[in-house]
Amino acid sequence: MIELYKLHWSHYVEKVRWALDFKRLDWRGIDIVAFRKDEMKRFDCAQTVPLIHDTATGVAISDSSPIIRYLDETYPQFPLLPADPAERALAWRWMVTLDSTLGLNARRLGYTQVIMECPGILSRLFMPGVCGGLFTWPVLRTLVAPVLGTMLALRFRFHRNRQDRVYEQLEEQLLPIAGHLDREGFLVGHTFTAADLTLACLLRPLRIVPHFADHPRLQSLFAWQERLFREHGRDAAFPYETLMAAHRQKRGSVRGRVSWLSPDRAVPMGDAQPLSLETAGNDIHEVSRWQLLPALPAYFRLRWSGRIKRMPYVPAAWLGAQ
Ligand SMILES: N[C@@H](CCC(=O)N[C@@H](CS)C(=O)NCC(=O)O)C(=O)O
Repeated sequence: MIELYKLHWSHYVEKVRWALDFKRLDWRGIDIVAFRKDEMKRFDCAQTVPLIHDTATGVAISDSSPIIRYLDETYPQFPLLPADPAERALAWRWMVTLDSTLGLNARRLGYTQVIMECPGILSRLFMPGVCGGLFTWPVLRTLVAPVLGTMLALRFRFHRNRQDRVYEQLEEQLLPIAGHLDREGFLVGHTFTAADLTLACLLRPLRIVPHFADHPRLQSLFAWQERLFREHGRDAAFPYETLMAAHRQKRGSVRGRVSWLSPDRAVPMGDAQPLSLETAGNDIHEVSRWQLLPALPAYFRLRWSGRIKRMPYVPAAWLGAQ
């Protein structure tokens, strides 16, 4: 039995859930409280989720790609990594490249989008069980949102999205990948591997970011993701996607146009190649409670500044695409 320590909406956790299901392994999920993570302190590995504990071997391991490699090596049925050494190395480099780039940037922009449009969602993600769900009630979730939003903004640097060129970097990475998948169908070789699984999962937060979800040259990429979700029986939508869609439907508009990017600018097009990485990087910054008050203005600028402009809400064309 594999125990999976998780936050249910994390795109890194979904990688491991999908791998466990794909390999038809017996597993059970253990939801952690994000602020304390007491449930996993007994394990001597990095305290991020996903983290698995294999009760058959006693191994505890965190970091989604090493977890998938461990599962594939320990339980070889329904392999996710190619047998051919060159393809296997390529799949691995794609996995850790996507973990260290797309996964982090998509998380940044996904949360930023929630803060800009409907920050009340944050307490429903992070505090459903705290004080019997008190902070998910309508008035309280509005009051608690600036605190959660500021904490997350400091932890993941949302207030620096523009300086760090997060939108631009993602676009430069995803356009060649979309072109490659249009031609080849898979990232590595001619069959589904852990590299495709990683890409499909880590794209998830961008489904609520209109700059990407509505991008004319990325429609085939999201349709590819939709197709994989359907073929592999993955969730059609995560709770934050459903909550955002309901909010947008009601309001009739979205924060979508990134004002500092001209629609007809040229995007530098590299090859769809992974970086030469062997392990994944992360961008979590420790935050102390003393930093919160001085950082509140940054949260409010993120929430209210008009640099990402409103536009009419139209559900993405690839939603439910066959
Ligand atoms: N490279 C890691 C990234 C894992 C990660 O950053 N997980 C986040 C959730 S999406 C986490 O554990 N956050 C806990 C925290 O911020 O303290 C992986 O692939 O598993």
